[in-house]
Amino acid sequence: MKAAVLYEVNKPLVVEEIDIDEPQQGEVLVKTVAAGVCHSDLHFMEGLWPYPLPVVMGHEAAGIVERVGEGVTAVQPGDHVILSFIPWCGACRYCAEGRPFLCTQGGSRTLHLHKNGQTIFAFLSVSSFAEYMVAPENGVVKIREDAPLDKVALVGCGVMTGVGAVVNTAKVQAGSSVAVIGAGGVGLNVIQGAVLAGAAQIVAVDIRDNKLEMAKQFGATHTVNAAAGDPVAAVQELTGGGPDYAFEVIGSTETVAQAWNMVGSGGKVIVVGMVPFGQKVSLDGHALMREKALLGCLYGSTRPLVDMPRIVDLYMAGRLKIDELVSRTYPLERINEAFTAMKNGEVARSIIKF
Ligand code: PAD
Ligand code: ZN
Repeated sequence: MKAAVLYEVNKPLVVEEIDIDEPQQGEVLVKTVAAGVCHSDLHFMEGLWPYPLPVVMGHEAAGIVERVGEGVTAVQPGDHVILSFIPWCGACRYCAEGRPFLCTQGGSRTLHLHKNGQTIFAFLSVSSFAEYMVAPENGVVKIREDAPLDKVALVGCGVMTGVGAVVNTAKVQAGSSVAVIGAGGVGLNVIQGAVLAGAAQIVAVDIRDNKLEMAKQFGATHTVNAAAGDPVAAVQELTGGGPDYAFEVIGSTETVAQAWNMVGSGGKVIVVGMVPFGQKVSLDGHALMREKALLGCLYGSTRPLVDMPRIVDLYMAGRLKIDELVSRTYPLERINEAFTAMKNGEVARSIIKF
């Protein structure tokens, strides 16, 4: 099958023929229909987060089950599925607590991708920049068949993470005020999640006017261009002393500190962005006496089997925008252009369509 392989950090992906094994016990083979291009892939491709190489990246995808391994009962060939980049084991402490996004036991232990006898690593049990994916059955979520797979692929990461950060992680209260720093593929979903949750004021912060325009389309009530002045002062001014919640959706220590300084007394900071591995975040400790809270966020605290079908239903009912997130569609051969477009801030999301 054709796949885009990362051999070296900071080098283009190589689109080539590789081999994929048949699904083993408890696994499924999924024909990839569409894969989103997320900034998390880029963090790994730039070496800001470590990962074994070579690897087929991609973790936001939807497809159709082609074949199932022995003992699989959750899905059958022909089912439409969204992949979860965190498979769940169903038995560990976190799964038992209803927090499967913290499970570390659910992934496959075998490697399925090869080229000329060399192993190619899988990325987070997904590896969606390829024509087929092998995933554990506890890493695929069956969804309704009338949902367009080339759109709901984005539920696999960006939409789920953004909406989940609001609804599950922060539990934003109706009538509250929210700031969202970074209005990219994930940040726009934080914005529309805040609309769903009933936030009264939603301030989008970005350094690009095109992103701030999109933010308004997704429900931001106010926008702040951080390139034009101090975003902390601007957001505090707009929210009468600081928002109840500030979401950092970029992954930089500087903007985490901005979020911390921005929220008012009792405010919550939710860090969705992936701060580069090994970097320390520095915060003013005195603000803890104002009962500020700092929360990390993994995958929008998703419970995939519950949340993903719900998000698809909200989209199908016209209450979440996904079509508008897809700025561009590329064939796999042009995947490197999709990453350049993201780096240049040209797109909300790009989709690789198979
Ligand atoms: P993106 O590139 O689509 O969006 C990033 C946005 O930030 C762009 O609109 C930029 O213009 C804007 N930006 C950059 N610098 C600044 C700045 N200094 N001030 C204001 N705005 C700025 O990325 P994305 O939305 O795909 O991903 C965003 C982050 O979320 C990234 O770190 C990614 O790895 C992380 C992520 N985390 C999870 C999770 O589970 N926690 C899941 C998915 C993505
Ligand atoms: Zn992602």
